[in-house]
Amino acid sequence: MAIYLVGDIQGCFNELTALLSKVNFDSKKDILYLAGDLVARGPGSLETLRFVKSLGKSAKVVLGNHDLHLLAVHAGIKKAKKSDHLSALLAAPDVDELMDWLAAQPLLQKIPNDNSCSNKETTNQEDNAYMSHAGISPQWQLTDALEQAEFLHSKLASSDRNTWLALMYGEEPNNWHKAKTDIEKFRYSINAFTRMRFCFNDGSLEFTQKESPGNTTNSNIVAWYELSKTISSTAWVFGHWASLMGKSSHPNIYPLDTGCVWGNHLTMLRWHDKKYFKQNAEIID
Ligand SMILES: [Mn+2]
Repeated sequence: MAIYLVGDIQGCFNELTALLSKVNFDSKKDILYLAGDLVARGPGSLETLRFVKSLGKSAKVVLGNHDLHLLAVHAGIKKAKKSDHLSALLAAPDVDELMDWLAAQPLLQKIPNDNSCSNKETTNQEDNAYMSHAGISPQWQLTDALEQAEFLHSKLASSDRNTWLALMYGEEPNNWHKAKTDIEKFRYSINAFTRMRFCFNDGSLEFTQKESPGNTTNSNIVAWYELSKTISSTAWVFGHWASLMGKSSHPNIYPLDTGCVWGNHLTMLRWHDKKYFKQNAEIID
């Protein structure tokens, strides 16, 4: 048994299957963690969702901003962008079933110890590792993240999900301490789990900058993981931030989005030995 974690697929289905063959992934005994943004912009969003759903309990998903946006588009709350290449998915005979499955996925996953095939001693960090699409808000303790993930999941997986999806858009409050009502907590937490990259020094969320920390010219913002106290004792796996290209300045974070959909590559991490596998993006005309 081995645990594999893969970054943002965004419809790059062929690259996903190539990586799974490369590691000899066996869904009968291995587990695949997916860091969110399974869909949008790449050519194979429909195939990706059908495949990941078919893995059943061998797939552990967290929702990303593009996954949530797809749910909103399907619900008629937002219009699809042509560049998202979602028309085949939205017209598929099994789209309702796929959307119900997607909405039932959580925002946060605990990554279990995978020492069954490891010779090295387990560290504390590996006893305590989590995955979300963007990271953990520096204004949260781990217990806050667990509580908010459960709160979001309870709304998105409910029959009331479209009401809540319509409420997720917007950037206020960007400060957890100003989130008082359920709606404010919902919106803040969706943004923290799925859209965060940089934060201001007080830990509030900044939404516009997408470059890597080394390239930002804004001296008022820092990467979320530079402010988070949680990651001093807890490993965090995330996607979403393609310009990091898998590099981090902190030993406990594992950024997995390496911009496959932008022509770079898809990254997979084998957890027990922290070995990385890469698949170059296919050339799409
Ligand atoms: Mn994303």
